[in-house]
Amino acid sequence: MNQPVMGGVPTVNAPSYVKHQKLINWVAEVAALTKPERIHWCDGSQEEYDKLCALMVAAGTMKKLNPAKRPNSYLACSDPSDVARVEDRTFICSEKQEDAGPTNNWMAPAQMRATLHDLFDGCMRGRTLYVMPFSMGPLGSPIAHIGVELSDSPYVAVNMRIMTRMGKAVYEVLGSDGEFVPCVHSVGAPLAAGQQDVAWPCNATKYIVHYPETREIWSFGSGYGGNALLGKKCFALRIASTMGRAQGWLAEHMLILGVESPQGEKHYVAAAFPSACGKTNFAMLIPPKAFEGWKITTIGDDIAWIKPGADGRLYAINPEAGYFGVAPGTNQKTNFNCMATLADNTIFTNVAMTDDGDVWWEGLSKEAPAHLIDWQGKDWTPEIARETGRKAAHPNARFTVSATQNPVADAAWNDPAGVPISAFIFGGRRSTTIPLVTEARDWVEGVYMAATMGSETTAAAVGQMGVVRRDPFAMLPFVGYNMSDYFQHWLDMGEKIRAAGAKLPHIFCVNWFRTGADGKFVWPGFGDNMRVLKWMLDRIAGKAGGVEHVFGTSPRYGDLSWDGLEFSQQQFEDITSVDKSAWQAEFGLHRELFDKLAYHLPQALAETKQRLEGRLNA
Ligand code: SAT
Ligand code: MN
Repeated sequence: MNQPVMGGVPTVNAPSYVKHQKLINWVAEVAALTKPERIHWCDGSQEEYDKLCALMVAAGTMKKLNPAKRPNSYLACSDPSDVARVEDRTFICSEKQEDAGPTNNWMAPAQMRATLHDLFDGCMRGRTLYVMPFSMGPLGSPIAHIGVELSDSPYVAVNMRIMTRMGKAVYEVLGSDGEFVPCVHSVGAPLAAGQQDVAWPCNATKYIVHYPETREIWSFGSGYGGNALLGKKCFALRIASTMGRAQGWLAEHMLILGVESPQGEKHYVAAAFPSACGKTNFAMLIPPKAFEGWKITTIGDDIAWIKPGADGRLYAINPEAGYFGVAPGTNQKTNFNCMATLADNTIFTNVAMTDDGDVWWEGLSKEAPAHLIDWQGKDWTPEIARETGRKAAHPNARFTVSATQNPVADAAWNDPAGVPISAFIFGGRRSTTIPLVTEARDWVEGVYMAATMGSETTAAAVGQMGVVRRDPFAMLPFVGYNMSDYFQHWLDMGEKIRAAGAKLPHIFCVNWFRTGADGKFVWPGFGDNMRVLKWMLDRIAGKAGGVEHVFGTSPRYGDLSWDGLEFSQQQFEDITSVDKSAWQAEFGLHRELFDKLAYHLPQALAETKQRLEGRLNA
């Protein structure tokens, strides 16, 4: 690990198995700028992972959990100022501002490069620069792409090993001149000689920067989640969406699940929901008892890369290798499979620790333990919580765990060919207005539904919680180019599939989150979402009825199976009714969105709006 320091910059000393001179030169260049004390080329091995974890335990960044309770698992607690994605510090630096569009922060690349040059100059002093080669998607898959992240955070290194295929084998795919997306990350906390490090180094100044034209990522100042694990939102969504547009495929904020009937008929569906709206739970759903024989299996829980196959259909892979899921609310009832996944080999971030060295978070058990150390390292008791409202776990506390630990991982989750997609589902978190489920009458109407989707904000991003904002395709923070051009790309993809004579996936819009007069969710959600999923499959098979309304087709009470659930017709009305005045207001919000996106807004969407509004007012 220790290379001699020459003139303040360590020699690069690439291992002999790295044959890619351009990559070696780039590492040397970044090291010359950032001036780390040493360079470590990650091989992705278990030994390396264990060593880095031990190093972080010694540094106070992580605690080792009780091996009898939670084998090979750790708890990391971040600085209280560094707990979620920072959307207002995230930039798409295309040459032209209109190519970033009105929904992205933009700065001219030259200006941003100058700003970042100053910030990165010497920013890794006293630290180790980790070189992490990774594949998004199964190694060598025609749908996969390669990245290399340089980071001064060992926390990032161990998380990247779980979340991506990270390590030595990537160099074999890369060869001497393979393409990769360069990703540079620093916590932005250089150490002076002899300076004691803190447990979670970070910087008040943060920049999460993407150069879509040159396909580069630079991230400064945060060590948390999507700000720092650059394979995830930065590469697999923001940069990949621009690649997909140029190359004719889709990079989406979607889970992928398999659903198999008792008769053995199997479909795969991809579902987009904003961050922290239950994608992981949906992807691991256990059908209710009355659905004996139905099986749900997971391909992915957050991101889908989707390309047309030789037969014209859309095939999807999960570019990730692990789950970075929200811990609070997860328990044996809401997500039994996830709890099994987390039994060992897990990194927890910002949850609380029990007195016997295990983890706890709000919602894990009905009753909280009598005493905990909360995510900020303070004593916590139920009494303290009652008096102060202080949470034991941060609402955006996360677990990082390998997909291989999921007991319901789909047999094809690692298949380089991907799986064919039968339906797209779009869902927001809306306490009013949007029905439980609606099917679009055609592709364009489906694109309209997804484009105008709204959702109440969650703790996954820094900012006010619970305010409704438009979140087209659940991609508002993740599209790497102009949102209107993205809509057009979706319309074009539909045209292409149709032209190839292949079957278009059906498009559905769901809302699990409508509340009653008491402010509580009316729909039980979780496993009972199977009832909605089954209606969708029956629609695809042409077997299920529904009622057409302004916005599409929804099931009538009798079109869903209620076996084993007490759910009255009135309750069903409460979550499926289409209220005229609420929808008039909703269309007002669509208009605001379309006004904002007027540049390059597809004509087909403006026309769809007119048609739907006409129906509403007729
Ligand atoms: O922090 S992440 O961006 O990885 C999680 C999320 O917001 O979905
Ligand atoms: Mn996400």
